[in-house]
Amino acid sequence: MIKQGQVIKIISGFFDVVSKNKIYRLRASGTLRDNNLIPIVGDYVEFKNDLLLTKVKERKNFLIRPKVANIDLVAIIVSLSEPKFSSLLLDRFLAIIESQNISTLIIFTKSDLGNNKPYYDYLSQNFNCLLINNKDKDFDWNKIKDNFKNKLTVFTGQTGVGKTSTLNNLLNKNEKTNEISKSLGRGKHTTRVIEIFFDQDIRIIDTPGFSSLEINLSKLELAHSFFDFKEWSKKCKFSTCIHYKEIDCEVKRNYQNNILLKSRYENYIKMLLEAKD
Ligand SMILES: Nc1nc2c(ncn2[C@@H]2O[C@H](COP(=O)(O)OP(=O)(O)O)[C@@H](O)[C@H]2O)c(=O)[nH]1
Ligand SMILES: [Mg+2]
Ligand SMILES: [Zn+2]
Repeated sequence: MIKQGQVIKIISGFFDVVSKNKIYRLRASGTLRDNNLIPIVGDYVEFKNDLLLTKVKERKNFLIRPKVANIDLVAIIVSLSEPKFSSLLLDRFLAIIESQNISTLIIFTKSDLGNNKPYYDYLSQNFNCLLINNKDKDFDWNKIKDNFKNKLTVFTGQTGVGKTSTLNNLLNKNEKTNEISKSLGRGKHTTRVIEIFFDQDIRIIDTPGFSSLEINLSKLELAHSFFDFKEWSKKCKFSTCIHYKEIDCEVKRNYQNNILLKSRYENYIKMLLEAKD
């Protein structure tokens, strides 16, 4: 009998597939392997005899690092303190994800430790934002959970910002977290295998943290990946405006008039100077 499911984990050549709340450990068929159609985490697949994975369905989208498919939402986790909040790092994450047309949610963690201004800054710019405290036993997780229902969400962000802690709180799990090493000011990487964790209708992929991100976009692609510039750029004099040295630029006007977050424009220019022509 043919069944359908989603790949939640890959370990030493086996594919764990969830189908109707049951997990099956499968092998890829010879045909799939011969044609280099090896499934990745997030793939919707068909399998037979509870044993053999026979078909990978068309992907809605996929990311290369981490290698995952069919993502509905990328949650960028940033901490307000420990590690220190960096708007440049956040704007890099946003550009990379929005350039692939995937919805984003920014989760600001450690509201108990830091100055919460960055959260209100991004909220004022109409980003989807959450402010959370993983240490607060009385925190209302039920309200937060609505953001993740019936979605495959990828957690990304620097090591030590609280990705695993947030996942544990959302899914009632007990995955190992990173204790911050005070001397280095950053945690060790403990998350290794890419895996979908789930509880009822919430599916989340935790990813290893990484601390730098290269932008592989052209200057125009970068300009287009700043979603908040999109409406404004219609009022720029040139349709190819990259909001830098051009005259009569609405984005720059909004920057000068404090409608656009100062740091966001300045980070954009930093990335623009790194991007290809
Ligand atoms: N004070 C405080 N500490 C937090 C919060 N969230 C996570 N942590 C701590 O930050 C450290 C790193 O958390 P972890 O979830 O492993 O981060 P990850 O590397 O992004 O997965 C751990 O010591 C957590 O207990 C928070 O909201 N407030
Ligand atoms: Mg972690
Ligand atoms: Zn412009």
